[in-house]
Amino acid sequence: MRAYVLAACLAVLPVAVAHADPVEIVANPSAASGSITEIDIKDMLYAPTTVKVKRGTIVRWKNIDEVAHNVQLRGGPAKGWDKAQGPMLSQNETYALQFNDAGTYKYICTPHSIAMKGEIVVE
Ligand SMILES: [Cu+2]
Repeated sequence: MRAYVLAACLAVLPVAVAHADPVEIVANPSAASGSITEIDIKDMLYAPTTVKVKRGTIVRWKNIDEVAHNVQLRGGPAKGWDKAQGPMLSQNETYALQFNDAGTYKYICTPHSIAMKGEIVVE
């Protein structure tokens, strides 16, 4: 029975591997074009905290604060994504992700996770 379950899991695996990442990092965020939703990082908050976007939308964060911040996706469709933790952004630096799969993506700022939380709802 156990061998049968394992075989069934392996048979499903190629489909999962072929599926594109639910999220992609935009290589040059300041030059990104297309459908873009902007989020400011200021006063130790993401503004707006929650955004609702369509699949394929690019979300671009800009750090206004003098303190460095980042964006780390937690769970949801991005669960297990090996690039979920974004780089620390200095003042006026930007970071952008394209959201390909529907779902609710929660995120935090790694060093300020208690205060800084946000949510991207992709329809
Ligand atoms: Cu922060």
